[in-house]
Order: sequence, then structure tokens, then C-alpha cells
Amino acid sequence: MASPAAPSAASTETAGSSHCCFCSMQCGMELVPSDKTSVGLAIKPSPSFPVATGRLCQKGLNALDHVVHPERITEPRMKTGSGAELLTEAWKPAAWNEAYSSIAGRLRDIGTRHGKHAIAVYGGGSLTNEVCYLLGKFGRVALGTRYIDYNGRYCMSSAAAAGNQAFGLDRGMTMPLSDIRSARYIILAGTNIAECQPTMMPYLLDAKKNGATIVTIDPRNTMTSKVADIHVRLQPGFDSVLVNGLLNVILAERLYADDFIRERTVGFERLEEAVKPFTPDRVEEISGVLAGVVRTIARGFAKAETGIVLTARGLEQQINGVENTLNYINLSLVTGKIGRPGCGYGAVTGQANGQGGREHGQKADQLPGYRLLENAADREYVANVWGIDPAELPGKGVSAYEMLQKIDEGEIKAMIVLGSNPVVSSPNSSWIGKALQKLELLVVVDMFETETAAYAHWLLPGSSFLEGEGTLTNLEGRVFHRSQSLELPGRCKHDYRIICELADALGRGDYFQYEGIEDVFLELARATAGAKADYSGITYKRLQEENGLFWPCPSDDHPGTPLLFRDRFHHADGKARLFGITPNMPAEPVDRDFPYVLTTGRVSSHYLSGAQTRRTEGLNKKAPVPVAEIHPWLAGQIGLTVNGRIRLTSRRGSLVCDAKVTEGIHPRTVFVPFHWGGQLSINRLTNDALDPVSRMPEFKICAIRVEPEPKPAEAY
Ligand SMILES: Nc1nc2c(c(=O)[nH]1)N[C@H]1C(S)=C(S)[C@@H](COP(=O)(O)OP(=O)(O)OC[C@H]3O[C@@H](n4cnc5c(=O)[nH]c(N)nc54)[C@H](O)[C@@H]3O)O[C@H]1N2
Ligand SMILES: Nc1nc2c(c(=O)[nH]1)N[C@H]1C(S)=C(S)[C@@H](COP(=O)(O)OP(=O)(O)OC[C@H]3O[C@@H](n4cnc5c(=O)[nH]c(N)nc54)[C@H](O)[C@@H]3O)O[C@H]1N2
Ligand code: SF4
Ligand SMILES: [Mo]
Repeated sequence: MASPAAPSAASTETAGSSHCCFCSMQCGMELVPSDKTSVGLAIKPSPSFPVATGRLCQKGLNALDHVVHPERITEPRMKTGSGAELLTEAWKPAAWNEAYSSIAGRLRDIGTRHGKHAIAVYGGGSLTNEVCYLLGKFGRVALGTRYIDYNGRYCMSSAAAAGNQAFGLDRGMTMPLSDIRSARYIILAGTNIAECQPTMMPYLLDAKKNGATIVTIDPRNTMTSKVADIHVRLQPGFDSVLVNGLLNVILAERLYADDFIRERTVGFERLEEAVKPFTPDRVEEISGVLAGVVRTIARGFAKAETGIVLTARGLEQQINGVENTLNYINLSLVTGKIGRPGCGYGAVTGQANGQGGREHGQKADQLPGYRLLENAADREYVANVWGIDPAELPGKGVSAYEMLQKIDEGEIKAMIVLGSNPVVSSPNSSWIGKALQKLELLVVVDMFETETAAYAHWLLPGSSFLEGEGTLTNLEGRVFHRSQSLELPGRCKHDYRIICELADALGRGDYFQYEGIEDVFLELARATAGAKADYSGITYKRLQEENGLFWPCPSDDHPGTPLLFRDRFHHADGKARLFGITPNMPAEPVDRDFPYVLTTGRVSSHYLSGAQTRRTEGLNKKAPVPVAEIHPWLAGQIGLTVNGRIRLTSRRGSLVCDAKVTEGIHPRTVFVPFHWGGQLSINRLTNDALDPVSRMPEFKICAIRVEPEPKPAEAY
């Protein structure tokens, strides 16, 4: 196979400016000529983008490597076999027109035999707003299928559902990051910012300099908890117990914001009822968190003049993820710490465009701007923008994991994956490869032959972040423009072109006529006019001139909305909803056979399924394999020897890996990062129980057995 051509800069002077492809901070970067790298370019932090001025973390600094990696796919590739044959068959290079006509022909044939809902689309949150928008439109208009969802289902879905329920609106953060500096009390729950959004740390350190108290709540001591004044080492699954304890103290000691609750919320009575039994002593009994600590945090947060609560996947990726999130939101609301400077609640978005990626119609039940497929007026509005009859729009589909289940059950026969690697990132993953072998057609659009692409009939070479222009929306809700800085290598195409050309091959090209990517954005902006995530006042020109704009931004002269909910929440009555949360057990409690808890997450040098960072030498050498964190007590229990390996076994699978013995982790909990595939994939063990509302899998809790693994003799 041809290797990618040396990159050529799209403009000549500096190679241009961009934004990192990895996390939701979306730090600005510049590509500068360099004789120190083989490609003659290097990445430097942007001196001007205001989110992380002058800063990039190690992932950002190394983000060029995967783009120019020799394993980059630079031409369409095909396989002719089916099922297990695909795993051994060699790829054949093909022409684009051959790819389009073959794929379209097979899709038409599958549609004729099984109906249009036999075809599914699986998208991602790394893609630009324009590509996410087009993918949603492609699913509904070109394919007519109800089955489209995306990897953000595994990511922000619990936070999104909770935001909608409590505030009537899902924007990860209710305030700009700059407000962190003036918060006097900051609670960070299940969020490891130092490793996952490293350039956010200066905001926390500034807050500390200004006198803020920082509390971290996590089963592990993390890089983030190092900056905390109080660290609660919480057993996974006990967030709602702890928060009920905090609320109990706030209510019992009348530390709540009376006026705010009366004027701006409903539901206080049910909250009061639910938290009554959770006295600090009871919380200590159930969770092991000392009653005194519960009182200290409750009083500190409630009495502070300003305060911010941030949560992330730690408590969201659970079957009680929505309820856990709602409870942390309760904390912000009862103390009146929302809608004014220095205050706010934030679910820290994960992926580059995890925020925009869920706003524009990739989600099973949504149309652009968060309009809903099940709302007649919303259907009519969007159908009108798209020039189709509202009756042509399909209904809502199912979540990402449930689509995979429908493949296994035989209902879905074809799938197009763009921007995700579900074989690695899905829970209880060992069956997924087998299920994908049942597909009559799997098309993967990616930069690499990923673990998922190994099951594909067609692998199409898409664009990297440096090659595609577009807009993204960062964790604050700030929409910004990213320009193209490199030419496409080989025969790669822009993702958006691939979608439009495939629509054309399917005979639906009339609905996908764009003069360029900005044209797609203008249609997106129109499709969101008047909707919750209103982008209609945003243009490329404004984004370039104003360093981004916070949505909602409903008109040309609207300044955007950095701080949400100043006067009203997004429910029809303008009020936020408080909820009474009764803590529930995880789906798989520990028992005699599986006595410990496995929790999973990230390390600083890898990103998600590792497709990009395992191909980045500077990052991969820091974490070439997964290492389990275990407590010395547990190491003693199982008789682990120095440098010994361990075997972790759940009801679904088993992983052998190295162990790092650390006092920092909760004694009965083991943490393993999930960035590897095959035999190194921890997702073969995780539980696929789903939150009943968000359909988020319980990545953060399952029951395991832990044993020492005898080293094979040849290892010495
Ligand atoms: N380096 C790096 N950065 C990333 C990513 C990456 O893969 N690598 N991915 C990006 C994406 S898409 C996302 S979604 C974010 C994720 O960002 P985070 O959610 O911050 O990352 P995680 O490591 O998944 O989980 C956070 C913490 O939750 C803790 N935790 C586990 N169970 C519980 C629990 O029951 N309660 C509480 N309170 N805490 C618990 C874990 O110990 C962990 O430290 O990061 C983004 N940034
Ligand atoms: N056990 C466990 N599992 C988890 C989690 C956890 O905490 N624990 N976290 C979950 C979370 S929060 C998330 S977000 C998911 C993510 O899971 P995935 O979506 O599987 O992760 P990625 O590695 O980002 O996959 C993106 C794929 O798209 C490709 N890609 C990237 N950018 C582009 C682009 O611009 N164009 C094209 N065409 N392709 C592109 C990459 O090469 C990669 O193959 O994993 C989830 N899985
Ligand atoms: S903090 Fe996030 S966006 Fe910034 S350089 Fe690191 S990975 Fe990229
Ligand atoms: Mo994520």
C-alpha cells in the first residue's frame, strides 16, 4: 500500500493555525516549519486563542504524528469476502467511483430486501459540526434510516439527559471557564482534569491563588486530587449517597439559598424528602466517608460566596449516571450557585467536539439544534430546511450499544462508521467482532485500519483534523473555526465530501449540493434557528474575528451567551427542576465470586481507543500497555509479588496486565485504562448494563476477581 505523501501546507508562510484534535479544551495551535521533525513541521501553542493561551499538553504537542503516520490509509480499500474471511483477506486498493458505486449498490440491495432501517450509521464526537450535521442528514435523507447514533452515547449522554431534566437545556458548562478563577469553592467529582483536560489546570490553580477551596471526589488519588484541599476517596457507585449527605447538612443547617429556591426552582419538597435519611453519620456508615468530612464540605460549599461543581464520566458512566448527575446539579441549585459570575455547574465534555457533536442530529432521537424527531413542529422545521416532506423523516432510533445488539440480532445488515472505533470502546466487547461479521456491508471511514475496520468490507480514507476546515464547539459551548492547514495526503477525501458523494451515488445528491464547507455551516445555522442550540447568528467571519462565540447566538448582532441561566432556565416556566434522588445499587454488586470493583478510565498520554495515540511514538512509549492500579491491601490479599502481573476476571472476560501498587486507590477497587484493543482491552470485562434514561453503559463499575498471574517461564 502507498504510504502518505509528505504533507504540504495549505498556505505557504507558516503552515497555519489549528486546534488540537483530542480533548474538549480545543487548545489553539500553530504549525511552524521545523527541521527537527521528519515532516518539516512542528506544533506550537497558539499565543492568541483565549481558552488555553500559550499552552498545549503532551497530546497536543504530539498531534502531528498520527496525521503523517505511515499506517495512514490514503486510498479506498476493499475486501470481497464476508464474515470471518474478512479477518484474513488482504485489502485491495480501489478507485473512489468504484467504492461509491459498489457501496451504493449494496446499500440499495439491502434496503430492497430488508427495508431501509436495516442500514445504520455510527458517528463520532471528534468530527466537526458540519460533518456531524451532514452525517445526521445523510442518515435521515439519503438512507431514510432511523438507526443513527454515535460514540458520544458512551460519553456525554447521562450529563445531557440530566441537563435537559434539570435546566431544560444540555450545554455541558453553564459558564465560561474563566469563571473558575473567581469561584471560592470548587467541587470536582469523577473528573480527572489534570490528565484529561490538562490545560484547564491553570484555571484551578488561579482559583486557588484567589483563595478557593478545591474538593475532589474520586476512588483514586489522581493528578487532579494533588491540587485539592480535601480529597474524598469514594468507593465507585456512592456519589448519590455522598451528595445526599451534603444536601442533608445544607438543609438541616438551613444553609440553602431560600430566595433562589423559591423563585427559580421547583421540586424542593421531593429533594427534602429524599435526603432526610442521609445524615452524615448514616453516610459514613454506608460509604465510609467520615461524617465530619461530609459536614465540612457541605458547610464550605454552601457558605462560599461563589462556587462551581464539575462532574465527568466517573459518576456519569453508570446505570445511575443520570441520577448521580442530577444530584450534583441539586447541589448547585439549592445553594443558588448558578447563573451568576463565579458560579456554575459543568459536566466536563470529553471529545474535541463532544459538545457540537451532540447538537446537530447524530443522536438517535435528535435533529439539528437539539430539535426532536418526535416533535411534529421540529420535524416540519427541519424537513423544510432540507427540502423534504416531514413524513419522509424516520422516527427515533436506538442508542449506540443497542445498534450493535441489533446487528447481532440480525435486524441491522449494513453499517457506516465514521469517527469511532466501537470494537475497542464498547462495553462487554468480546462479542462485537463476531456481531460485525454478520453484517452484509460494513463501511468504515477513518485514517487507520482500526480494530473496527478489520471487519469492514470497505475502508475509506477520511481527513485528519489538520486537513479539514470546519467549526467545533468546545466544552464551554464556545463555537470556533478551525482552518485547513495541510493538503490531503494521497487520495484521502474530506469527510464531508465522502458523505455528499455517497449521497449522490444513492441518488439523493440533490439534497447534498454545497459549494464548500462554509455552505454546509450556513445550512446548519439555518436548521438550528429558533432551536435550543441556536447557531443562526454565527458565521465563519464572526468566528474568525471574535475568537469564537458561545451558543445560543440567535442573530447577527447577538454577542453569544457565555453565562447561561442568568434570569431563567430553559423549561417553559423558566424554573429549574430539583430532584429527590434515592441512591440505587450498581447493576453488578460485588459478591463472593467477584469480590472487587473494576473501574476504568484514562491516562494522560493516550486518547480513547488509542487509534491515534498508540501510533504516536512520543506518547505510546510512556504507556505502551495498560497497567492496573491496585491498593497494597489488595496486593497483600492476593499474594502479589514484586513486579508480579495480575489477572482480572469479570463474568464476561479476563485481562492479564501489569500492576501498579498504590495507596491512592480505594482498597477494594481496581482501575484500568481502556485505550487498547485485542487481548489488552479492558472492555472485554466491563458491564453492558445501560442507564434506563440515557442508555449509557456502566463503564465505571463491574464486579471482578483479582488473582496473581504466574509469569510464563520464558519471561525470565
Ligand atoms: N488523556 C486523555 N484525555 C482525555 C481522554 C482520553 O482518552 N485521554 N478522553 C476525553 C474524553 S472523550 C472524555 S469523556 C474525558 C473523560 O474525562 P474523565 O471523566 O475525567 O476521565 P475518566 O478517567 O474516564 O474518569 C474520571 C475519574 O472518575 C473516577 N471514578 C470512577 N468511578 C467513580 C465513581 O463512582 N465516582 C466518582 N466520583 N469518580 C469515579 C476515576 O477514578 C477517574 O479518575 O476525557 C477527555 N480527555
Ligand atoms: N471501559 C471504558 N470504555 C469507554 C470509556 C471509559 O471511560 N471506559 N469511555 C467512553 C467514551 S467517554 C468515549 S468518548 C468513547 C470513545 O470511543 P471511540 O469513538 O471508539 O474512540 P476514538 O479512539 O476517538 O475513535 C475515533 C476513531 O475515529 C478516527 N478519527 C478521528 N478523527 C477523525 C476524523 O476527523 N475523521 C475520520 N474519518 N475519522 C477520525 C480515529 O482514527 C478513531 O479510529 O469510548 C468509551 N469507552
Ligand atoms: S488539553 Fe486537550 S485540547 Fe489541549 S492540547 Fe491537550 S489534549 Fe489537546
Ligand atoms: Mo468521551
